[in-house]
Amino acid sequence: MTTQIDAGLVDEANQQGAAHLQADYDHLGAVLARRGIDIEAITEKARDFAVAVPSWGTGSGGTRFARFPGPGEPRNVFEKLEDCAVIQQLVRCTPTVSPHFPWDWVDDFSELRQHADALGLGFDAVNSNTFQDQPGQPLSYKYGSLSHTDPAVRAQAVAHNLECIEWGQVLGSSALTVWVGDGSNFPGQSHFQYQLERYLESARAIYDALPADWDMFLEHKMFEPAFYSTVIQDWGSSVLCAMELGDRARCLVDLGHHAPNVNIEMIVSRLIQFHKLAGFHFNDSKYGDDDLDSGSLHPYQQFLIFNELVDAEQRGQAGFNPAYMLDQSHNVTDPIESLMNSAEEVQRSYVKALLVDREALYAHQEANDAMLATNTLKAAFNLDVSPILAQARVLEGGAAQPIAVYRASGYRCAVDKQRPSSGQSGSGIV
Ligand code: LRH
Ligand code: MN
Ligand code: MN
Repeated sequence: MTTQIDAGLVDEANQQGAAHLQADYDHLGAVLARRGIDIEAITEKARDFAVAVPSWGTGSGGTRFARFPGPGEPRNVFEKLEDCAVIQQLVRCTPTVSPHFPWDWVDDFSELRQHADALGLGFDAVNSNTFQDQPGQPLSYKYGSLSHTDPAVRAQAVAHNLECIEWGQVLGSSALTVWVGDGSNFPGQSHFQYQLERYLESARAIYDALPADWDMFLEHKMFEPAFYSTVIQDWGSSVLCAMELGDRARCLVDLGHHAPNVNIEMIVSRLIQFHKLAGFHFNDSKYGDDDLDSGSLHPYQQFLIFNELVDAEQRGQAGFNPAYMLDQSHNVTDPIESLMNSAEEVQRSYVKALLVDREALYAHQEANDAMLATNTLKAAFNLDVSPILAQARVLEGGAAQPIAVYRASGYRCAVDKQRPSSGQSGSGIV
């Protein structure tokens, strides 16, 4: 396997920080031991944790107003994978990439898979795109795709999803994520029920074509690009459609796709309860679908979501196997740094959720002791688990301090020279 960054540099940096890390780790180990928690067992769980990187996150995103490309951005999916390999080399919890078509379309998907193999990467869910028109596309998605009034447009959108499955099969993926921007901008523009019926008929055609070992992830989003109503607007619409389609259709929760202040962790619990949680697009948001870096604004919310996930994991909830992916837009940071940091922040929430004294929590819940119940969660959240995360990375061969090593490596500067006409990478505008 080729490594993107000199392994010697990683080792050297790790050795320099080894004594301090060991001291911090030992101290945290003693704190956890007083709570009856074995730090080694938690570190093992941290080592097993994985979250997929979105291929489109490796380039600068942008807004409706402008995109400001950074130096050396990947120009194609091969280069996107090289950046993903840097991320994985340093953080060791991002072994897979979620591709987006046609942004990541190539002539030869087996060549792409070989490239990923050589970099030590695999593929997570593939994403279809019927929210934009592509050059040369016969029919427009201006008024919708899977739910369009014109059956010919619907057929085109279905066909695109079917080809995404074919490409994904070559890549070794086993899930299709379908997000449509279909909706309306004016009251009265669309008939809500007829529109959803058309969507369901199209989604059924895709669902029926899924290979035996594939799942279909339905991603909801409150608004944008449609600003009055959206076909799969909320988790209610999403779960109703998933229930209509069948067991292998489940709901994907993108953290930025809800109204402000919505209780996302409770939505997650509901979806788990009814075996309908497909997985996540992690990011953070202040106003809407901001696609800010995971955990940058609401780390406690992210922890509370993981509290539900760990609860389900520890109770051995049937059929519980969510896919974890990032979905962010990086406008003012180096995307590699943001993705590394975000992967760590998601892993941090997971590890903190593992520290919750669950038996105590259940007892406080039974006794209706709101104060001690909530403090039980806070007791886990308030601990700094950074030494566990660093230790897990080092044991996996990654960097204790990924951003410091990345900066010292000069990778961005090097690729800037090799990628002269950058700025062409996949959009983050949606
Ligand atoms: C839509 C979305 C969806 C798309 C991605 C680029 O806002 O979250 O997941 O595929 O952004
Ligand atoms: Mn998303
Ligand atoms: Mn989004």
